Amino acid sequence: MAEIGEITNEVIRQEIEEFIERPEERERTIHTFAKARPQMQAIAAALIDGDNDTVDQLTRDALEAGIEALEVMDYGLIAGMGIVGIKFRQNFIFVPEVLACARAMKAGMKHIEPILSAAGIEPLGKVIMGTVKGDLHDIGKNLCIMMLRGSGFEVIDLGVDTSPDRFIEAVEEHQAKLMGMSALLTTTMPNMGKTIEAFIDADLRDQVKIMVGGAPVTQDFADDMGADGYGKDALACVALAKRLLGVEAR
Ligand code: B12
Repeated sequence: MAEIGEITNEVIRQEIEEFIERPEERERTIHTFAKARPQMQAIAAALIDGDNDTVDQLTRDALEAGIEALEVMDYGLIAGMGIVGIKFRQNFIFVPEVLACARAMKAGMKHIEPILSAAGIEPLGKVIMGTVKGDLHDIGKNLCIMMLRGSGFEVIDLGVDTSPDRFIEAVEEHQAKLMGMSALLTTTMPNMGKTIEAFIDADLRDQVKIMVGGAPVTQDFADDMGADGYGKDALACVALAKRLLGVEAR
């Protein structure tokens, strides 16, 4: 088990001491940051502070120093957002602060995206991606899109608050064989099932594979609503897309 003293960044140590109360979350967070390089810890600390200029600069510096884009994403940006999520849930911070952190996350992601999307190869297939109706969370969806593009998929991004009709329209227009839905709210998760029902009603369910994801979504929930697959993170999303489209791993 990693010890908090193994984390070199003082801000991150303080954040954990002060805000992460649940033992399993504390242990998981310490474990992640103990493995993270100091530069990654600094990115996470700036993200938690909602300081987009510093996240922007440090992300650029890390990539220029040859650190892998995936490492920056996992151990800097996503790890930082993990602490933000816990503070938000526990009412230590509120929507305006989370929005600032989300902006900082995007400032970092803007440098990661071109690297992950630079595959420059014949598309493996077309994927329609969107966050479901009523839901405005797009960070996770955008990470999945980056990873899909980086793995050679062509992705049509429908953005947030996507109605079932909009998903149907896009699948028909682009003749896509795969579609992914994201939901971050327990109140919007049922809209995934409603979208699948809309495909059934439109007699289009057999023409498209449907994958789902988002923090509150589980494999059981995906099975219950009749989705073809569930992925827990952006890497799983890519593996799932390849499996559902039956394409070779590249
Ligand atoms: C950032 C954030 C916001 C930002 C969103 C900014 C943006 N542009 O996205 C803002 C401030 C706008 C916001 C608003 C709200 N939020 Co909010 N938010 C968050 C927060 C802190 C982080 C979400 C995030 O980006 N995580 C990081 C990404 C990388 O993770 P991810 O989204 O899970 O995505 C990964 C996987 O799930 C997966 N994945 C995602 N999508 C897909 C799709 C497919 C197909 C696949 C295979 C995989 C996959 O891969 C991704 C990458 O690894 C979460 C806390 C949390 N722990 O999730 C709360 C959280 C989701 N929000 C919450 C709430 C309550 C709200 C509000 C209702 C608050 C309010 N009172 O207004 C509003 C709702 C607005 C709306 N209508 O959508 C609650 C939801 C509780 C619940 N039970 O439903 C949470 C859980 C916080 C909490 N209370 O604990 N939020």
